[in-house]
Amino acid sequence: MNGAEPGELAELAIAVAVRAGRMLTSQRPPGGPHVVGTKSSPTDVVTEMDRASERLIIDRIRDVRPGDAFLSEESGAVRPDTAPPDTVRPDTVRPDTVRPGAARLGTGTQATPAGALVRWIIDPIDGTVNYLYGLPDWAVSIAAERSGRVVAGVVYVPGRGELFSAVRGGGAWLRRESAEGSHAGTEAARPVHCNSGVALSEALVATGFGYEAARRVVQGEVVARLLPRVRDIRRAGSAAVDLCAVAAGRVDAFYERGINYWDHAAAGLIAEEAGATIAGLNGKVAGPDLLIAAGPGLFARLHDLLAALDPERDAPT
Ligand code: LIP
Repeated sequence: MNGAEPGELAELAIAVAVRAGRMLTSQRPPGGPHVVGTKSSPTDVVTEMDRASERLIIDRIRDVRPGDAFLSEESGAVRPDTAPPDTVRPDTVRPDTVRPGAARLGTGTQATPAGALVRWIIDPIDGTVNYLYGLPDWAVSIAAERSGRVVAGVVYVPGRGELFSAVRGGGAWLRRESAEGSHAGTEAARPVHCNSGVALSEALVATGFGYEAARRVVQGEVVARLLPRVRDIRRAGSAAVDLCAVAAGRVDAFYERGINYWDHAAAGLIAEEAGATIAGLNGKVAGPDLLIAAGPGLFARLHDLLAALDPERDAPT
């Protein structure tokens, strides 16, 4: 494969995500994975399986596309295998404001290295704590950026036998594994669409919380003020699964402060292609300050309610 056609990138991402997901499922130690490190707090864990999944994904993609670059949760920015050492360009700055109705996704801070047209954005396990505890809502998330813009996204949720995918401009799709659980037995892909025209008071809203206590205090205050204004709240523990739930109409909206680019790069495209609007507050691009995803009509109402609750008042991490 030498092209960078979004459809080709999506098919490679699907094959690799399924391979990683099946490894994570079949090789998960019976007593649970070993925690091999922590990041932002003692509860922000890395397991041996996060690293194994990341290695598998990067190696398998490199086998096919050695000139591509990577941004992955556990390794950060990874240069192309074949590029000379000085190919990493200084950071480029994307437009940092979009009107609330637009749907644009933030990019990572590192630019795509000059020698690489394509950069892969990887979360080897999104929902690591769920994976650690044996809960089903965790995902392998792989997005492909071409010239700095996400053009293909894949989220594989092995615990539910579901594979979400999207190519920019090509809609959002869901494949379900058959009862036998084999990818070969996967049902035909079907299109998914977000809910539209949902009143705020009837909205089922997914959200998540950070790992640091000081941030969680503010997040708790915000959700306490939001709760009486909506139908109910759901907290799955994986932004990628939550955004795919928006795409499939299983929840009406999702918001969270503090998620990383690799958490939402793939699922954000899937939700966008399913008809949702994704952005931050007051025209900002969705990113670590805040990400809001909702269908037509609901986005503006949820945005305005959140804006009034000042969800970004805690210190940025
Ligand atoms: C997770 C996010 C989720 C958030 C969790 C955690 P991780 O990512 O996907 O939205 O609420 O606290 O950050 O750490 O499992 O890759």
